[in-house]
Amino acid sequence: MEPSVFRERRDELGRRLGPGGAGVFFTAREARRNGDVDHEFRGSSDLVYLTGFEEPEAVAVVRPDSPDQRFTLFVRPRDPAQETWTGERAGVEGARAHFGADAAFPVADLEKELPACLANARRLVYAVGRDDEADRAVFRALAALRGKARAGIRPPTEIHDPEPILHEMRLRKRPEEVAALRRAAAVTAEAHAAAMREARPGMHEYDVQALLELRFRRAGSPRNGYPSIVGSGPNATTLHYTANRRRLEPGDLLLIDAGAEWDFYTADVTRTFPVGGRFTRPQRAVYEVVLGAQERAIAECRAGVPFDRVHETALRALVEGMVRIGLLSGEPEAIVKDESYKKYYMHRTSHWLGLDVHDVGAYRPEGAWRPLEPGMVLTVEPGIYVRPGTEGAPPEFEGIGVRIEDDVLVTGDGPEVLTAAAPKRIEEIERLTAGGVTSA
Ligand SMILES: [Mn+2]
Repeated sequence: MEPSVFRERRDELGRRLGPGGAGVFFTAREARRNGDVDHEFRGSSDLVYLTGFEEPEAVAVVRPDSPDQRFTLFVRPRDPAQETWTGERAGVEGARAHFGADAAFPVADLEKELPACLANARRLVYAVGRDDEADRAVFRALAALRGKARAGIRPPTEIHDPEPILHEMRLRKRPEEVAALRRAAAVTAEAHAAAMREARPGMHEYDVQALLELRFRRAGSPRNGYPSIVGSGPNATTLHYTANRRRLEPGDLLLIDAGAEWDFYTADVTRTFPVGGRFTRPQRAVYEVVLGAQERAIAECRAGVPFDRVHETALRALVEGMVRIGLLSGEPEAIVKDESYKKYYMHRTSHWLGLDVHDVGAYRPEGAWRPLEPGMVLTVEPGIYVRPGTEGAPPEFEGIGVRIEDDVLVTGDGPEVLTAAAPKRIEEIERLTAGGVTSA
């Protein structure tokens, strides 16, 4: 994205903060995987949103109404020896030349320089309590400023969580963000369709994961937005199953929950399909209930509708359907009330989507569920999970897990399903999966 995009976002943050506004944003900490190997690094979304800067160890300070230092970046300095090992760095020169920083310092100078960056600010946006070392650095800067009271210098008098200010901005997607989400959605949808075509009994879940993620990469997505869930047979009933190492058996359903990142924005898509064949009768019965619930819930994703109505709509349809096919018995209304559906549907239906897969933005900002607005993006992902051994579960349904998840942009004209290209109608799916075994 263009540097001007990030400057506009910092300016908007400044307008929301008012005179004397300031913000300090630390990127994510590099995390040890094992031995001396780190996990793949991915910068924190708040910092990336405001700066576009992707490197580890970065700290951004914004003072939108400062005359000469509106944007300061602390970065890893250029270091040819280190860069030989871990790659090129922007350095302090690059932070100014390519990222629009008015001032840039080596991150080792943070303690020395941060007090001056925050001097006489009134309102400071900073996520207290997320990271001990970051907290120490900010608190030391505040303490240093308190020591200068007699020189007429003072620390910020208010510290605000990013949620009601910055995260309100991130919740409403601008055109360039919607464009990135569309690309992420397109890449992801195509890969899910390919997985339906290519999964076969005898493959392992990680095989299918590899071919799915190969499609992401080939289409230009450098990484996933979250670890892929590829759960076959009974593994589909484990909500966050990521071991992905079971062998696919004839007659299995395969649940894949995976999304590609594009320009740091992620899709979040789940599809469930029969491996190399057709749905069995009980699989089809469960699938039709979930699909019907999802379609009804998507239709509620309109401006002005309270966020929780999407969930309530899906839940109501799921419960009615589970009664109809014999998974539950009783009055749907009573089942919703006594929550006995929770043994088969234990999660909620939607979350915001954006730079983070579970994106920021308050769901009940003033104690009431937020009405949807154009520019908000949410998932709709009902499911039914009949874990083996669930008490009272009819045996023909045991081990069946189905989730169907799409990404929905709220527009002035109703819901737009960004991920509609990923097949989900039974006939469409079976056209891709058939050709392998046919299950009874
Ligand atoms: Mn999701």
